[in-house]
Amino acid sequence: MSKDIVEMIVDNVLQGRRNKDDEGIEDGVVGQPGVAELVEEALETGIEPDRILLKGLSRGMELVGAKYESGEYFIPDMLTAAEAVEAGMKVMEPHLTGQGDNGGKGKIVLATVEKDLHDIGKNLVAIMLKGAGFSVIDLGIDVPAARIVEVAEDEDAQIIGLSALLNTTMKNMEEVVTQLEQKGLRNRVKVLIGGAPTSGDFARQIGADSYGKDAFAAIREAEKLLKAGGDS
Ligand code: B12
Repeated sequence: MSKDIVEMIVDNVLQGRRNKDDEGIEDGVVGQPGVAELVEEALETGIEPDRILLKGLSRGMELVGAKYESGEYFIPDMLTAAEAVEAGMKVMEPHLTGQGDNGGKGKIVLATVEKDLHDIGKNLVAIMLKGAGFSVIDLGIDVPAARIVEVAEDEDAQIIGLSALLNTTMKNMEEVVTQLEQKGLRNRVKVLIGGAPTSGDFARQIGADSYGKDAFAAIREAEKLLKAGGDS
């Protein structure tokens, strides 16, 4: 095999091929391994799950984003690529979860904010947090602030993790902070935000406790927040 498996994962994300039965952009690829089979193979070969996630699935999606921005790809291309990444993540998940403290580290309610349908990054964060030993309640996409706060209260979660990928939806993160304050829960629940248009500055601006640039930062920041919470 001339190409590295991780590079092949990137190629197949770009072609939106979930598995060997999928057609790609190139002709004659049906029958060749797609993202799911390649991830399986990469894991069997002993390639580190982190590398598969970061240099394979995530990298592939970044390149899809660049192609969309340059006008080479359109929305259906983004969707098929997203499905291919999902297929890969499904194979990865059992290999990442259960490595840590089996949810004993702390409870996190995770959601993509209202009116935002992007979930690849959030799902990646969920998998990594579970792998690191957090208990994750993933509420999915397009979740209203009231629902996020309600679940965090009912579940007695220590952290709310919010994801937004659109300039127009990132402001909905502030509503979560506001509602926590209104319900008198602000001191009990920390708010960690992430997603491409957000930043540390934005987190401070809306009164969130922390910002994570990627799934690894999400783990680091969640651990820091729990430590800070425990000390107070
Ligand atoms: C895939 C994709 C889609 C797919 C989403 C499929 C899915 N299931 O998620 C579909 C086709 C549905 C889609 C739709 C749209 N999209 Co879109 N999409 C993308 C794309 C190409 C990739 C996003 C992605 O998955 N990246 C890969 C993941 C791994 O990275 P990530 O999400 O950033 O997550 C990482 C970090 O940010 C962080 N993170 C993420 N969440 C969290 C949470 C916490 C707590 C923490 C700590 C960290 C963290 O960790 C993650 C892992 O490392 C981006 C382009 C890009 N360059 O990002 C555009 C992009 C986000 N989309 C864009 C747009 C405009 C749209 C549409 C409005 C298009 C349209 N005209 O209809 C719609 C909006 C739909 C909606 N209401 O949400 C714009 C947003 C511009 C802006 N800043 O406002 C982008 C930037 C493309 C562009 N340049 O124009 N999209």
